[in-house]
Amino acid sequence: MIVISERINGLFKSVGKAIDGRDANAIQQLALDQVKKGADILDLNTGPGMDNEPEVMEWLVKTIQDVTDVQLSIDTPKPEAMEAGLKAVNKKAMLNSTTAEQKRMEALFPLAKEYDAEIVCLTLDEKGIPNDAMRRNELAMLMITQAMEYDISVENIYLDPLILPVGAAQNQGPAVIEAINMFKMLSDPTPKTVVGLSNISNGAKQRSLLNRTYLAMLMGAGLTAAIMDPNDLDLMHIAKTGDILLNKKLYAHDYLQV
Ligand code: THG
Repeated sequence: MIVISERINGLFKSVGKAIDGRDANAIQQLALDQVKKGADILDLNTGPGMDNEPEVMEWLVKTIQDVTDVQLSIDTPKPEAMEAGLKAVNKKAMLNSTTAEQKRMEALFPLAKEYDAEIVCLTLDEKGIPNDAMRRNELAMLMITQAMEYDISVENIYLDPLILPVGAAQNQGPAVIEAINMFKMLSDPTPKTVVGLSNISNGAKQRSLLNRTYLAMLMGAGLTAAIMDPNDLDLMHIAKTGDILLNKKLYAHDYLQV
């Protein structure tokens, strides 16, 4: 299970404050803490309503790269901020994200190719998020096909079926799991998959329990990576235990300690 930390996001008050004050030390401590807690990739999101997003994204990348060589995911809907982030990244980056909208694919696939970056493909088009697995699968197929036209290899693609809050769209819980199962048939090697796990519990009371239970279910369906909160130790333990039960990591009695 690839753990992508969701915590470097201007949406969180303390992070928004650190970004506004260009407090490099605070951002660096946060990044190091997430890595120590087991994050494999850090998702960088400047937060909503940032007017100088390209400059902020570049600053975030450079600030974090000064203290760790962990992989970075540039999370923005704005192609200019995406490019500023990609330019600043030293190693392989993750581009989060494109959708199946023609305009977005035309702007983002060339960037992924130019920087040899991984790219998250959200199953969403001009009509919004589909409400069944079949249509999500069609959009996934469309994005893989389009990416191939830009000579992007399927190894660089992460399909995201888009999790919606259980309190707002309860029937989408199983639809996302079914989509993860369907995506496996789209190519050989099978395309990788990713989700924004915490979306499931947005606005809910039992956030950790919902996140934990859903992660275990998604891992069972074959999920490759999750954007999630490494501060939730119980959740991190489920990610580790899932890897053991799926025979991806070697079992030892004290596997939680290593
Ligand atoms: N797919 C992909 N990328 C994504 C998402 C996705 N990026 C953004 C998001 N979804 C994943 N990241 C978060 C980050 C924070 C929260 C949820 C998902 C979150 N935040 C608190 C909340 O909304 O209650 C904010 C708390 C606060 O304001 O302090 O839950 O689906 N590819």
